[in-house]
Amino acid sequence: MSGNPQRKYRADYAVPAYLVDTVDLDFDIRDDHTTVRAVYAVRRNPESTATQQWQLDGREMRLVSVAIDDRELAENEYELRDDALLINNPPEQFTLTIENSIDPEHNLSLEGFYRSGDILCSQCEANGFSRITYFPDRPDVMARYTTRISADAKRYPVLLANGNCVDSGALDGGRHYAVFEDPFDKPCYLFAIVAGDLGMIRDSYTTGSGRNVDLRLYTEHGNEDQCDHAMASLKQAMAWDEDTYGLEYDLDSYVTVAVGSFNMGAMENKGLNVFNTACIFARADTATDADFALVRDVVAHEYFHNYTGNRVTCRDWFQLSLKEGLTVYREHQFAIDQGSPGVTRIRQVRTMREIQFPEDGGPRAHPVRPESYVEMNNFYTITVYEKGAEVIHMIAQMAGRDAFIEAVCHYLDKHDGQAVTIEDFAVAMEESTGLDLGQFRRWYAQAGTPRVRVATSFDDGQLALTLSQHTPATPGQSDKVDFDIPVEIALFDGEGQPAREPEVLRLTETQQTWTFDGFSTEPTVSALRGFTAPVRLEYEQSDAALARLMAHDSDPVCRWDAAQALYLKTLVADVAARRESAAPVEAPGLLFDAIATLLDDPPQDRELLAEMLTLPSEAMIGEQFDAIDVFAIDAARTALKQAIAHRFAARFESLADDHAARDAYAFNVEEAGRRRVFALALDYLAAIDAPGIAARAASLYDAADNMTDRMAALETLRDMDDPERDRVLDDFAQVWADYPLVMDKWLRLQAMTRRDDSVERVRTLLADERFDFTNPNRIRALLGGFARGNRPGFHRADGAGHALVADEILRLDALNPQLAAALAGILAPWRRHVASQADGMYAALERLSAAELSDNTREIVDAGLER
Ligand code: 0A1
Ligand code: ZN
Repeated sequence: MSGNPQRKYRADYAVPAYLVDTVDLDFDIRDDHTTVRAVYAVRRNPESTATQQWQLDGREMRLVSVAIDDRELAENEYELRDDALLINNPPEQFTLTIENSIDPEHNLSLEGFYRSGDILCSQCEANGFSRITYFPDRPDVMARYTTRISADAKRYPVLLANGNCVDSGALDGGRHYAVFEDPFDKPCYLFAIVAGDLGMIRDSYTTGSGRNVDLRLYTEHGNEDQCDHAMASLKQAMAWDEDTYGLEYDLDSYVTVAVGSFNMGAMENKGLNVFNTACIFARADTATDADFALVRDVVAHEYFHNYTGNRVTCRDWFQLSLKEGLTVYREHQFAIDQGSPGVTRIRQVRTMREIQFPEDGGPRAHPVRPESYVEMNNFYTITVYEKGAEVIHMIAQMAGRDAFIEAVCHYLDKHDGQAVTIEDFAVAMEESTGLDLGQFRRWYAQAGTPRVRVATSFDDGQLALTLSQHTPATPGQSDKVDFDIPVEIALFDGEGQPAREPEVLRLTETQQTWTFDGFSTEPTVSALRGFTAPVRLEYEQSDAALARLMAHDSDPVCRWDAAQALYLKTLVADVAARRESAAPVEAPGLLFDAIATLLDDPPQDRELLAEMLTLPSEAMIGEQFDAIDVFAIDAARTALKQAIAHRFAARFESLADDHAARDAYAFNVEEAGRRRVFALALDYLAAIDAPGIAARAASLYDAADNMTDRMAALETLRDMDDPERDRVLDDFAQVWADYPLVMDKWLRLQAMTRRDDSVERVRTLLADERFDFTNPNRIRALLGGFARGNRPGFHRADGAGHALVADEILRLDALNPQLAAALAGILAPWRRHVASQADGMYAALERLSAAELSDNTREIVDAGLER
């Protein structure tokens, strides 16, 4: 907490005053504290004009001594602040030695050096290193690190740090030590240290040029058998990066440590990744297909950072998307290459529309390259990550795949070992591809989701297609300029056959028209194929045209999107009617015909079938309105689901029969697709309480050999008032009591249960011994599951849901401000809701604002309350 949070501006960048060439760290781990001795080889930066004091960042530690060239400094030679150590008039070149003491046992912030269960581990991005020792905690100070660790040999038999272990041995008093050298220069945010009594699985990988890489994955003992999928995924990612980009791993070992308490998914520390167990553990009986995919993709993401992030890093944190946008893009392409490309892309599109677009339309909208921040940890956002990846995706499309890959290699060669900017990346892209990205760069600078309107007219065999763009104002950016927007289109004839090859139109002005000749009848337009740009398409297509695209479009994304647009038409009209207490709007016959056609002639890819039969999420429906009414949306969505379920009950019964499990669990496209369709059929049948559905779900639960089917059964039963529901939930809690990540599924299911007393039930669970307030995964499951996954409960009319979340934010903020701020982000967009829901959110924000808050949470709350 600081009473006076400092806002930092991108425009204020200044080069570091001093450079550090080498960092020698010595960690002496004791039961009640850890002493850190740091030795730096420092020299003045010839490019800096700064004089007098040199600032090293540091907080939450006790300084023992500071020396220059082995001479201890007197108190008047430096200044010690809460958050920094300032050295007065340092020489041109010197050795700085600092000794300080830290307390990992009581560090609940999960930044710096902290304990997670039996493991001591570190998290330094973005500014955690300054909780370990005094150092210029900024990514453009890159050094070569040597790390020595000593600790009790029994309690901490495994000692790890970045790079190669060059020495180790026994010490007196039952202690031991190990020394690590990392041969690559790195910023301090990529530093990592781990100590613990750990289990391990081991494998190896031989790179294309014959380097043998030792692969090790550590976890707390007893979990080793949940790590095989992560290890296999790592090897897939290593091979993919060689095959696709020609990038080989550059160290002799690649070590991963999975810890139970982690604020994010994982961290790409050089050669020593630290992961949330939720992104490593995957065994058929404990993890769902979605978990298996998550593990695969996060493991790949961290591996890809070794080049895009580590070998070439960011100059400052405003450039975060330089590494994250590019790495998420690489992860996306990797995932697409693992099978089911259409559905994988659809999921990426859904993330943009359901999570990123709302961020871009709310109080926290910011450009992919933000201009200012108070707390950097608040900017690990869906905008920086996913929208950043979509910006790269656009460049890749404009360049073409091969030219894009060549350009990335040029960028990595040109800037190897450097800390650079998004502008440096754009220049490298232009140099290599010959593209002109002048106007395109606005994607990095301007916040908000552009709306692209499509209008057509047909006359005398000619189609005129007009695209226009408009970007709504966002906080601090009221006037928007035109983006450079690639929009891929294709044209289909009345039978749904291609009438024109797909083509990319570049909309660079406010409005442009293209004409297409030679048609006997008006063609159907398929627009924004593959989601060529992160924009909102506004195109009023007829039901008949949508049904045609839904049946025939060769692009799975547009095929799915046509189905979504058809559903949305009914849903939006129905929500509006319910808001006005008018008679509910029923779906048109054409929608049922389109579903019948889909069921008669389903796509090969069963996951695509399931996606196409899944109604737009509540978030997606909400995006269609200026003022979101959670209850009207919930009612309309339920009504449409029931209407479809009634109409096709027999078809869903037979889909469920046809797609029931036959063989033992395997994670692959074919089998995961089968399970998806099966779960979807049960979900529709549950919506109308079809005869025997509860018993069917309960017996599926009892017989299932895997977590995906078991969760499908539980989700089917979740909202039912049936003794079987409570029986299987209790059974689940007993069977999986020793598996915290599985118990998170149990917590989440209950938080999401739609009941009038869900607020009270969440309060009871908060006090349950199976809940742990210091663990982020538990909190995300229970409070995140409630606030995001149970909108009617969270927005309950008396404001009790908002109040509950505010209470917990206040409690959490003192321990883990990062996570508290993330939860506060759910309350911030109150202006997007109808008054009856906005009032409770606003009251909760006001109450937060009146309390003493961390800088993290303060920044979010202030943004929410700002006029
Ligand atoms: N760089 C990581 C994300 C990350 C960021 C901050 C953290 O601190 C709690 C942890 C992880 C990634 O992109 O995977
Ligand atoms: Zn990342």
